Amino acid sequence: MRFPAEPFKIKVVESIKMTTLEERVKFLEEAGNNLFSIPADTIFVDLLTDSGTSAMSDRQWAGMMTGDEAYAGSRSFYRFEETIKSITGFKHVIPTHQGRVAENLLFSLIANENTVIPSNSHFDTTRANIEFHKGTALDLVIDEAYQPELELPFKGNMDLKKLEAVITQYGKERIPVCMLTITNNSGGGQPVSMENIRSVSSLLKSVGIPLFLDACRFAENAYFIKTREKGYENKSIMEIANEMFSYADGCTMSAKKDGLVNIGGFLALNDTELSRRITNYLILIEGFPTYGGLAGRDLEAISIGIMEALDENYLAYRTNQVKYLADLLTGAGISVIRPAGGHAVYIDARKFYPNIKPEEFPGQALVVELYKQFGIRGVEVGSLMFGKKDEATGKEILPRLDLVRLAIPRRVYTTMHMNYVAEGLIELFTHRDSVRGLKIVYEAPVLRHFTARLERI
Ligand code: P70
Repeated sequence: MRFPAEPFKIKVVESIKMTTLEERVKFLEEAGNNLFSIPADTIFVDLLTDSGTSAMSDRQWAGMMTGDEAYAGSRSFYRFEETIKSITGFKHVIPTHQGRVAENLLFSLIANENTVIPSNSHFDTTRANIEFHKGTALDLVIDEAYQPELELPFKGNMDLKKLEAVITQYGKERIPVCMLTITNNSGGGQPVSMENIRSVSSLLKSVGIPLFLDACRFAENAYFIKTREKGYENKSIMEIANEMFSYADGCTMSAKKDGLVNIGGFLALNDTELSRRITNYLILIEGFPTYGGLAGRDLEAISIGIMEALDENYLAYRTNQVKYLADLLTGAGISVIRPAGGHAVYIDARKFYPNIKPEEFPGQALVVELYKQFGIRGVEVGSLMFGKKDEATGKEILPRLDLVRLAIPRRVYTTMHMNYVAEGLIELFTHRDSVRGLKIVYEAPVLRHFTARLERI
């Protein structure tokens, strides 16, 4: 299939600086080879995250001017509420300033040391919010999700047998909610099929456990259902989204992804009593229920952006831009998670640098080279992010995979930028034997990847 051209014209531009190799070497030295400590305006193509990095449309910017900043009863809230209800059908809509606050609100009220919360794969902040309240977060994605190069249309699906076993083992009393992350970010941005959402929902209904969607990338998921699942090819994205949400009892949402905004989120649900308790807590930590930590103009931007994200031409361009980059890399012999996810390309760094041992951080070595040589920023999702030092032996306990994620911001970079990224990676791949691994010289006791300092071995 040909790559669909960008379905927009560019009205405002932001220039990006080109730095020299010498400058980037100096920045890396100062940052201890940690890309989280590099000044962002020294980066040419920034693929650290697709979260909060979207370009807003002219209509969204116009909407910002009409935002109603009333503390209570803002017109912008009523529009926001109506928009979210038209997509999700949930009775109560609670605005938050980003996704993890929706998670915090929900799990503060329902998680404790006895609770077990299954998901296909919990995102880090979801897991952290559950574990902060001493609950247990379980990942029950299908086994095929762990085979990076296996091509399957819905590698984000929940394994129903595993879910059944968990319900039998712990009992429904200990499971206040089950989650489904759509698309499955931790598993490579892979979608969940409608058939799977329906089956998970009906299994949960039969025992009385509510289902909540982590809906950050619901529009990309809906587009994959339309293009990959039988019976949905003639349905609109809105109809597909409506059906997806109809099987759930609520959702958490970071609008920084498929809301096409730079900040915002919400929690939406049907349970009136729970919604009341959450709203009371919202007033304590976030704000009054008709703004919840956002300005009226932010609510306007979400109302407009989330509808734009349902546009099929936009979604075709969006998902194909990610696929385009993945295909260029695959064509050059670079191993990436297949099929391409909805928002990011994930490179298998152990295969990219087979001469670098996993305990010497092949993913981080790749991220460092990519910035040093080409000014491109990706993020390591592997031994540095998830590995731990064994207290007793001093050895590294390693995760299953070392990946480098290239997350594509929405409507920000052109196809030429994708070519530039691919050419850079292919050149690094050609000279892969000359690169050595890294060792940690400073690490914090938790979440070490944000602040660690590393040196070349
Ligand atoms: C990302 C960002 C955020 C996220 C998510 C899912 C499925 C909830 C949230 C939290 C986080 C990130 C990672 C690395 C570098 C920068 C940022 N995902 N659920 O890029 O939402 O951030 O609004 O609190 O993916 O994947 P929020």
